[in-house]
Amino acid sequence: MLVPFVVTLLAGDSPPSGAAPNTAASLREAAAGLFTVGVGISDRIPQHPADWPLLTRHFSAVTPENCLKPNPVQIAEGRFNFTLADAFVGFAASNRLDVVGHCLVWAKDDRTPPWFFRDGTNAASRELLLARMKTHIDTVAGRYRGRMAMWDVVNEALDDGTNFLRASGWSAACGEEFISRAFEWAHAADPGALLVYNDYNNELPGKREKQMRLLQALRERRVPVHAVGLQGHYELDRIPFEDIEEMLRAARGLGLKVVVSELDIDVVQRWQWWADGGKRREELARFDPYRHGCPPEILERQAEQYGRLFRLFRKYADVIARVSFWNLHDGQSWLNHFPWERANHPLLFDRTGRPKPAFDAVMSALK
Ligand code: 9MR
Repeated sequence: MLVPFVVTLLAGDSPPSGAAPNTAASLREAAAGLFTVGVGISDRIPQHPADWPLLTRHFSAVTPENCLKPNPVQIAEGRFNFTLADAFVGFAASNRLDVVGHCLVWAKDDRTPPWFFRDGTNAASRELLLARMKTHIDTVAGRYRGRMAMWDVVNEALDDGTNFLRASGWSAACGEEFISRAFEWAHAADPGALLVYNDYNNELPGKREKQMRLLQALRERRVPVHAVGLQGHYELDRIPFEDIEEMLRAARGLGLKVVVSELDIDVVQRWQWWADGGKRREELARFDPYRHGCPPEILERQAEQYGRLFRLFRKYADVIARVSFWNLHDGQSWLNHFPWERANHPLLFDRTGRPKPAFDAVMSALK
């Protein structure tokens, strides 16, 4: 029987101001000496004091969820907007949090402001596109020189199908070159930052081979790429543990670091959204099984799987530089909205900021 739980706060809500997270132990302290524990959070964290206690107790690195992306940073050519990003970086500095810049190039057309690819009525040439990319990287990475611990330099450039690179304005005009140039220019703009190539599903067979081929080629050409980012947007009961381990071993073999950059475990599995050409979407759009709370048996399964993941991360602590969750607590997760609206419970803290069974499982894996 499904016990209906009362959720006192709705998605997006935060614990009341000043409410201390109900736990004595701290994630970042438990992981000290292994890897940094971080989190991707709202760009507007400086205006959300209710989130500060939970954030600073458990995490030592922060990624702004959106404000450093090409859209919105340079929405029109030469029109840069750093209002949110400056405040975010300032907030992080005053709270002694490392900042992960995300991201300088997002190799997807719908995530790149369209002007990048245009030259009047024609497509921008390779030269023009690279020159624009250089200006963007010099300006953005240069502005925060010395203040970023890491940068996601290129995001999501690998193809999900049979091609090597994703089809985009970037790959069409420049082939692989835009990737190596992005790393070279990022390194020149901020020589102290650890530079990451970031992608999703890149531990899975097929995409993993492409990932390794790309990294190998970059290393051979002495391109300054320092780490591979596994986004880690996993789904309950479908975590590819063996593939993750394979990827960790392969990265170690190449002398590269790994960052788990956007970790969560979706409990209202989203894979069905794409299955069978998306036939079930109409029905799924109304599927919201845990809107009154997540059943204890699901929370337990999630805890076991989080525990297993962190035991694996611990085993490869020499390779892993950072593990970051994507969003602070369940109420703030992007998975409440993507790919359809549903109450999700993918993180270690519930909607009131209280630790879930998954938190305890991660803590004991780290011990
Ligand atoms: O969580 C982010 C969401 O608020 C944005 O609307 C979306 C588009 O910019 O990006 C989300 O974050 C993504 C990240 O930048 C890259 N990896 C996948 C993340 C979840 O979609």
